[in-house]
Amino acid sequence: MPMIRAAPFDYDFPTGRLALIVIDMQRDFIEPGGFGESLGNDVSRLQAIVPALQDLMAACRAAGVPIIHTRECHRPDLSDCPPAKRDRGGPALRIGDTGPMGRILIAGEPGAEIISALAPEPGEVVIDKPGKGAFYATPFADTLTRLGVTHLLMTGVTTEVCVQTTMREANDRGFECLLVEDCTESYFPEFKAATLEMVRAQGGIVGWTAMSAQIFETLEKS
Ligand code: TIU
Repeated sequence: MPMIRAAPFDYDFPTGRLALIVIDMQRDFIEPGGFGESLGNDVSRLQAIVPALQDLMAACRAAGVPIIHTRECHRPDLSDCPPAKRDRGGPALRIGDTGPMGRILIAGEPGAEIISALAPEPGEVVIDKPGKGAFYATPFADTLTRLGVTHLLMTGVTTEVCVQTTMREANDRGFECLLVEDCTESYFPEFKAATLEMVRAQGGIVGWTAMSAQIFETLEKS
């Protein structure tokens, strides 16, 4: 069985059962003027992971590992956006309001698109999700079943919000999850560090962590 050197111990995965999950690498989180900035965040931090994620996506494509992308976004009529989410914190621009990249976090608007550097290729699944976790109110679970996937490489933004929520949801559903350290980022470096620690603590209570270099090593051999 192929193996990735990881923490807290090696990560074995059956050939053909691995997928790369790329969470919410959208303009709304990564570029100025979108949802992330409307919440008061410095969005420039998140750009740093793009080159490593590009390389990891290319390595997965070359190795035949499927890539599933997610986008956090809502219907134009906001029927899937609870007022609790829209109103919390009283942001200057709320979900559905018009900003420089169109309506904030609305499906089909420029801000909701995945950044061009990480654009999905034809045939790759893109899951639109109204929540932080990718399983809630989406076909994500059915997609994983259809692809025969049991092992997930977790990447994207932000580490402690949508990535960690999805990883915890997946862990409870029996998936074996590895969080790729240099392919996930947070607006808060201390939250990213804490997430990596809490995931792999207690004998991998939520899963594994590894750098992308460890994954390249394994994919090139398999
Ligand atoms: N605010 C924040 O850190 N994240 C989100 O709202 N969504 C995602 O993480 N995608």
